Amino acid sequence: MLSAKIQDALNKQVTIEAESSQVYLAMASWAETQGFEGVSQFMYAHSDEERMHMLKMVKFINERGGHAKVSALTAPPSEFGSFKEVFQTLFEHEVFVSKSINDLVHITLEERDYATHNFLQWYVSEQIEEEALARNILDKINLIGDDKSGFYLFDNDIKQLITVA
Ligand code: OFO
Repeated sequence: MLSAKIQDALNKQVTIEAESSQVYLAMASWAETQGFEGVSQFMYAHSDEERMHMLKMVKFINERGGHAKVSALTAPPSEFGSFKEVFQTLFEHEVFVSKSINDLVHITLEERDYATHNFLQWYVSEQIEEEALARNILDKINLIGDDKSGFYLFDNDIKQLITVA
């Protein structure tokens, strides 16, 4: 059984995962309008992944006798100045999500809720991967600089980084 405090904290994370999905969906749509097919496919897939993270948490809350709530979401930006800005935002967003997961893990220890603590370990590992991937992509973008043909190749290469986890 979940304590009210844990249920509340998990529900806040449900909102964050849903908002993450919206952020990446907005990036996918923007990239698509700019004609960058690879980046847009990558972002659509990433958006789906975040929805999956959200659903996994919704199901856990309900399975543990709580009630997962569906809340209003903050609208993400729909315009981006550059790819560098897109991937910088993605990286910063993932760092923010990692911090939020860490805070959540901390609350489970305070509340001695070891089942939820155990459940959250999946998210802890996932965040290590997502931050590493975002950092790796940013490094590549920084290497490309303003080189247009570099961007063309990058747009093609990024398709290989599409994973659904
Ligand atoms: Fe990319 O973050 Fe979900 O957990």
